[in-house]
Parts: sequence; C-alpha cells; structure tokens
Amino acid sequence: MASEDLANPFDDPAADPFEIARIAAEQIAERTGVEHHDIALTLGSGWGKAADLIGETTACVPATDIVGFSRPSVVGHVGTIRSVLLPSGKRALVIGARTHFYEGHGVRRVVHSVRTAAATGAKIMVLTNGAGGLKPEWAPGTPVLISDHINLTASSPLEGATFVDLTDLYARRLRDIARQVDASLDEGVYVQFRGPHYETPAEVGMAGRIGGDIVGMSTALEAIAARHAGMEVLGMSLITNPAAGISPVPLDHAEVLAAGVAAEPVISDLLARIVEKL
Ligand code: 8IG
Repeated sequence: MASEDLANPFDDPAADPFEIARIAAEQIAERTGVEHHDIALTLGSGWGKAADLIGETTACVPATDIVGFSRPSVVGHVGTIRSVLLPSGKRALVIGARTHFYEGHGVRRVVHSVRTAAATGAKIMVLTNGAGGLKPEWAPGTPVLISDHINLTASSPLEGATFVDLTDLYARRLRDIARQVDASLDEGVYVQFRGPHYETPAEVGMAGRIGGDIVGMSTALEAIAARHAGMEVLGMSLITNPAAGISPVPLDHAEVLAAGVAAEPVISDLLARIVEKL
C-alpha cells in the first residue's frame, strides 16, 4: 500500500467528508494563490489538452499534495490540480486526478474532487470522460453532451436522509451554450457501470433498453455530489469506442486510449471554446 493511502483522511469513517473538502480547498487557495475559483473541470481520458487551451495556467499542484486526493490509477490520467486564468478573467480549477468507483476506495473519495471544487467557490462543474457509445453513428472520437444519467453503481455519494432532486441535473442552460459553439453536438443518457471490466453485449443491450446511450465508469456519482453542493453540471463524453456488441470487434484498452489521443486536440479545442462562454 502506498504511503499516501495510509495517510488518507477518508480511512477514518468518522471523518466528515465536507470538512476534508473544506481543508483541501484552503490548501488549494494557499498553493495557487487564488482565493476563489468560479468554474471547475474534471478532465477524463481524451480531454487533458483542454487544460492548456482554456487560458493561462497560473499554478499547477500535484494532486497528492492536497488532502484527500490520491494518485490516479489509470495510465493517461494526469495527477495535477491547476488554476487557470480564463480570458474572461474568471478562474478555473482544472482537476486532472479522478478517483474511480472501481478502485474500491469508497464513494466519498470518488466525489472528493467535486466537493473540493465546490468549497473553492466553483458554481459550475464540468465533468468529462471517455466512454462507449450505443449509437452506431457515433464514430470513435465523437464528443457528445450528457443529457441525463442512469446510475447502475448501486451507490450514492449522499448519506442519510439526503433527498436531493436530480431533475435537469445536466443543466439544459449549459448544454444550450455548448450547442451555440457546436450546433452538431449530439446528446445522450450516460449509464454509469461500476467497472473496471467493460460491459458484456447483454449489459449494453440492457443499457439501451432502459434508455441509455453512453456507457462509462465515472461521472454520475460526481454529478450527484455536484448538484448536492449546489453546482450546475455540464457533462461531456468522448465516445472512444462502440460499446460491446455494438461493433463486431472486441474492445481493446489500447485502442480505446488511441482513439482518445487522436481526438484530443479537436475536442479539447471545442471544450475550451465552450468554457469561454460559461
Ligand atoms: I473509454 O465501453 C470507455 N470507458 N463502461 N464501457 C464503459 N466504460 C468505458 C467504455 C465502455 N469505454
């Protein structure tokens, strides 16, 4: 076990996750010199280059220097937290370190970055990911807006009698802004599976029949935590592969990563132009 895992405050079940997020936000303010952030972005596979395009990075902190964050387990994910000055003068917090539910550290750690972003003052949470697509017309490399989600993790970031409304969770207002930048952006319902295995073709068939269009292993739990924290959510998936059974060819993680790398400049530029309008 790595030493940062031993030291992780979430290992204490009695710890208050919101207090840990508040301390993390204080550390971010200290390390970046930016007291208040307006927008936060979590950049998933394929979206990393957006960090360089949205504005001027004024500070870059290893995520492991901030309380509660852990080193990302997925190759291709960058473990840094950046403060970026946007052309509008707003400040963006760019989180390049996502903890996935399938890592087994518990849902509190999965949503810690979102709660920390809220504690820095961010009112908009942009959640991006790489995902599988159910619509055959979505070629690998297609970015799509998330219109809603189906949470198949059997978990929630909320504890106790916390009844939070999730209507318009992926704000129509923000999706409309995204389509002002690119009118051709399609949208779909994101289905979060636990992973880390990809779905069977039967599971993808089920996802489609219950109303899903996109399959992935992140985002839904984070979006719930963002709504609970009072943030507006914009969700975008990069379709890196047809979901299992949609194409006759089996999924290969290297191919999935390669599709992300190939699409990265295009979708990162798209995201930067959207962020400019938020
Ligand atoms: I990239 O096809 C990527 N992430 N669950 N299914 C799930 N997650 C994914 C997929 C996929 N592709």
